[in-house]
Amino acid sequence: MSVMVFGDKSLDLSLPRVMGILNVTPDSFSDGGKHNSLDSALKQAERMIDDGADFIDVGGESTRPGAAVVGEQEELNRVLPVVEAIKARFNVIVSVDTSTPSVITGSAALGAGLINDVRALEREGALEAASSTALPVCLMHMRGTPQTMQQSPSYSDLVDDVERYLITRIEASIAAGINKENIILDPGIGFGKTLIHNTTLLNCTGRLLDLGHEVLIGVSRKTMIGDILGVPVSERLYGTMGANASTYMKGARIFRVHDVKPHVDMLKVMHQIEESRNA
Ligand code: 7PJ
Repeated sequence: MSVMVFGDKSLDLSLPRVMGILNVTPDSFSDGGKHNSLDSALKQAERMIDDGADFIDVGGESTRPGAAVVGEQEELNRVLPVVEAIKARFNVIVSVDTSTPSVITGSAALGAGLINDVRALEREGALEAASSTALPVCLMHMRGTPQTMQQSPSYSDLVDDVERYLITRIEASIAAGINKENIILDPGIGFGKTLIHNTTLLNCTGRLLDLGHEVLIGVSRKTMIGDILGVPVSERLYGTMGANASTYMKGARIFRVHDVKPHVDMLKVMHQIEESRNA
């Protein structure tokens, strides 16, 4: 059993877990910022929790390619009230999608259970902030910055490069006092990657698992799905489920998605089949 403690909740990660995405930005690409008032954010969170989400991932910075940079105070204003309100009402793990030290410590003080950083705690002060919370962290690989990352990304050896980067960040995290057992890894689908980079990394999920950490996958509605299927954001659910099912079979255990119910049902059935023994 691989039990991980996320603040006030423990989760057995031998089972697949679903993380529902809650964007609290005015420019989120797939919900158009519909959830940037507290009330609608809470409604969205409640629905995802009813649908079986184990985590609600609250993000106040859009990191889609070319997105505007958000200031620290603005990010605090977007994220903290939502973290606080969710923890006051629901029994769920709140994950914060942030790179900002004050958002990390502020969210932890309000009951957040996971620090999810697309910059793998590279921002100044982030390692120390995350370490001070004693919470688990998700370290994601990105090449470049959200503003520039999709400008002809290239690698000398893709999987080696991603693996080496994550090892460097694991070592930096441990040196800052973060427990090895509290580190989750993420290949960073769409963050400085072409279609072939993305599919290769998903196919090589086992390489990240070999580093001895749980793996989180965030592929929901992304360009990668659109590139394969030639469909807009609104029609990427089935493709997203295909990508997530594929990485579940390779050992990924946390799935960051917009569409919680379809993934909860899919993963429940997949898990039960995988668990079955000769009757
Ligand atoms: C990811 C994320 C991801 C993790 C975003 C989007 C862009 N966090 N935050 N992994 N993506 N850990 O959802 O399209 O892939 S924001």
